[in-house]
Amino acid sequence: MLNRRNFLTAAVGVAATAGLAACAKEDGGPSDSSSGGSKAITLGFAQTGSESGWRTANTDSVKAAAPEAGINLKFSDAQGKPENQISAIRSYIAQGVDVIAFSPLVVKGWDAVLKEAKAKNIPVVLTDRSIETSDDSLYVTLVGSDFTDEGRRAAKILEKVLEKAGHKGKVKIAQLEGTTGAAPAIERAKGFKEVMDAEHKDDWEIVASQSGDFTRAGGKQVMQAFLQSNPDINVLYAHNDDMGLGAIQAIEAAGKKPGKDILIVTVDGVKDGFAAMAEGKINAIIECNPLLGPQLMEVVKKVKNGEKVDRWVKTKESDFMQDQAKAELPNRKY
Ligand code: GZL
Repeated sequence: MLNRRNFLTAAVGVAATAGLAACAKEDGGPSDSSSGGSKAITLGFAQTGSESGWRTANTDSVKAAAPEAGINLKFSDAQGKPENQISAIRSYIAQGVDVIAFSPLVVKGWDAVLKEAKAKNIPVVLTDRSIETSDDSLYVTLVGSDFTDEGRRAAKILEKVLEKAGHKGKVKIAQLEGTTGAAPAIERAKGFKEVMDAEHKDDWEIVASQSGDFTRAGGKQVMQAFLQSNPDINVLYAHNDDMGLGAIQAIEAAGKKPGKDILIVTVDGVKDGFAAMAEGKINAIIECNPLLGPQLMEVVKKVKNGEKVDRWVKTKESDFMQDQAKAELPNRKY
């Protein structure tokens, strides 16, 4: 296992806004915490949707960690629409929650609603994905992965996959991008290209690249089109396992062997991805850990109590080659 500990402490301690007004519990939600009558923290969480196995595991982790931390969770699912996330955040502001957390579907378009949260002294925590903003005060911290590094790691592990396969000649890569405008899609492409440009200018070429929106259906549909227009593709880099699994269906339908005729590198590390890798259909997986719930709840408590929190807390992640799949599969927690 190429064990990499990504842990960057940006040491930008941002003291959250202290002394938040206690939130009124309109819905008569869980009563105050039993200990000493201090009010339980109410967290409003706006999730992206349920587009992939990774997302399901991420949602389960958040929902399980809140009660374990004594935090009253309000949860919404945006069904893949940024406008629904914005509405959910507005609703949490109106309800006077103590902290807001969300996984921004795309990087742009959040300043207005986050300024509304700031005006009400409600601190915001980003989980999983980052945003583009000119005002750093609009969120306290990001709890999530370094997607650019994941892209670099995907390119580096592809070098090992090509060597192991005894690949000779040009490397013609199809890239299945994540949701257009989403941080993981932008950054996983950027990191992969960094390594390509630096070390494989003459032998690697991305011959096709398009979004499959992080879904299996999207991966299958786009890969079908890729194979029609680029029959000489010999590598697939998919920004998540689900699109890779959809692409495998298209590759097999075209009479080709995934993991042999077309070498495949994906990102996430969900159980189904490892199962496909154990069958020899995926050649390597870059792990992206969705189990952020416990970390998020600890950060929420610190933010509510006005304690210093790091500007970016990263998750521990590993990378796996095909020959590790069978042994690792029983260990997968998502
Ligand atoms: C990455 C996360 C991505 C996953 C996909 O942290 O935002 O979104 O890689 C998920 O599976 O849909």
